[in-house]
Amino acid sequence: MTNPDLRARRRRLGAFVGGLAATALAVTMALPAAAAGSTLQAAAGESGRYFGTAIAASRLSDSTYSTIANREFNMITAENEMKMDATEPSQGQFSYTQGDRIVNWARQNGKQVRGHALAWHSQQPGWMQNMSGTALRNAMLNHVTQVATYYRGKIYAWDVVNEAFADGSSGARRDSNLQRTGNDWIEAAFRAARAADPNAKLCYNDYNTDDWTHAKTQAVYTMVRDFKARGVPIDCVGLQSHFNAQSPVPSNYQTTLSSFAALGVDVQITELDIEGSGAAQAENYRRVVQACLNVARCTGITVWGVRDTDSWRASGTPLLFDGSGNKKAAYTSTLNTLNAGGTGTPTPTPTPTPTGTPTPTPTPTPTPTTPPPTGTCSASLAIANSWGGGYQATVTVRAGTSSINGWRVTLPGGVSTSNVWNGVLANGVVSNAAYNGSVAAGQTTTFGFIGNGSAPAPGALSCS
Ligand code: 9MR
Repeated sequence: MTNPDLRARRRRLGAFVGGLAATALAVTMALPAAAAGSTLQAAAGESGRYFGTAIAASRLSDSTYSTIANREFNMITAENEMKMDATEPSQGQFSYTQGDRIVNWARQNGKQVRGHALAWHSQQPGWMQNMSGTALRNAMLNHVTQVATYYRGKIYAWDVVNEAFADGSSGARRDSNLQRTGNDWIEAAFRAARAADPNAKLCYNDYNTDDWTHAKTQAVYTMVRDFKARGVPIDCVGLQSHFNAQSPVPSNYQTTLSSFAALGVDVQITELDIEGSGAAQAENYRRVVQACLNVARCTGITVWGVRDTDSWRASGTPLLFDGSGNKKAAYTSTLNTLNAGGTGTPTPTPTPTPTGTPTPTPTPTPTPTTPPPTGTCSASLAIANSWGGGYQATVTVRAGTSSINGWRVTLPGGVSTSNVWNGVLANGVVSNAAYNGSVAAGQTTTFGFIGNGSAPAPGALSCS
């Protein structure tokens, strides 16, 4: 080697070392703004997203399981405990013990909850499986209303309807007892859920809807577009995203996410698992996570279980932790991808309320205790749902030509209720809550209640 060669090498080496120092400095200086998250929830949180898992109540006593779940995830789905068979084992008899174990564990640990699932052809309680027609429709709506009301204020997003489309190339609805009650059963369920928990995001959730070219994906897309056009309350689409060799991560997955998002709904990856192992599995996880990060309205990712051995298809080792709780290559690739970020910046998701007593939803504007009502108002009652033995009513309060600062609505005689929201009931009169007394001229606010017995006639109520 000649001397000039050596000098050139030394110059290159010097430049390289100098470059390293500059890079190190840049990295050090960049750290406060973009510290790498060391857990999935922290890394997803850098872009305002959540990272969740499905939890089985029976496993919470396993400390390896609950330690990983608590450390890595900030969105919790009950794997089975909030399904129809679990929450209404006998008609009209609701059971929340198992669901509450999960919801309480999540909230005590500062996590949010995805509700799964209000209406589904599968995992129906025995009494419902053989029902049909109006009786089934009413039973389903009652179920949606009761469960969403019970968990009101504690649920980030509900899977209101799960898996209602057929597989294959038909693009049709799945045949089921619920579908046979009429094609509008899905929108009826969404309306009931909105009335019961106005602050939960309401999602349609399905599998095999990941490939943009598939008939099932297109059919769900067409339904969501129609719902948005007609004002049916829908806020999000859940892609379950169960992948394996027969159903691989499609190359157009990001197109599917962005196409749904373009309809004006959030997109959530709700039950992610990818069968496989090693580098190939890690690469598939990377692709899914990157697609979500590149779509602003892809607001979070949930994997369907903690360790491979917790999975509904354990033999496919589809999750991020092995049976001993060790991080797999798929974990590292997911974490690194989350930390590197993407091109879709979401609007921030609400921060979970850490621990303690649950405060039900609406953000009160601090208003002093109700002043004497001023101005004039009118009120009208509508029946959102009814079923054998009960109904759900919505009352709209409208300010007259001047603004009002407090209102009182007299319920129709004979109404029996103990469940009023967005209002305070005393002696048959509902007055405004602390946060919704002020209504500008010509504007409205609403309250609702669940009534016992038969529903009163809709129409005007006395308002002062
Ligand atoms: O993981 C769930 C498994 O424990 C249950 O036995 C099964 C019963 O239907 O449901 C599994 O979860 C499903 C989810 O609720 C909906 N999408 C498909 C999931 C995997 O089957």
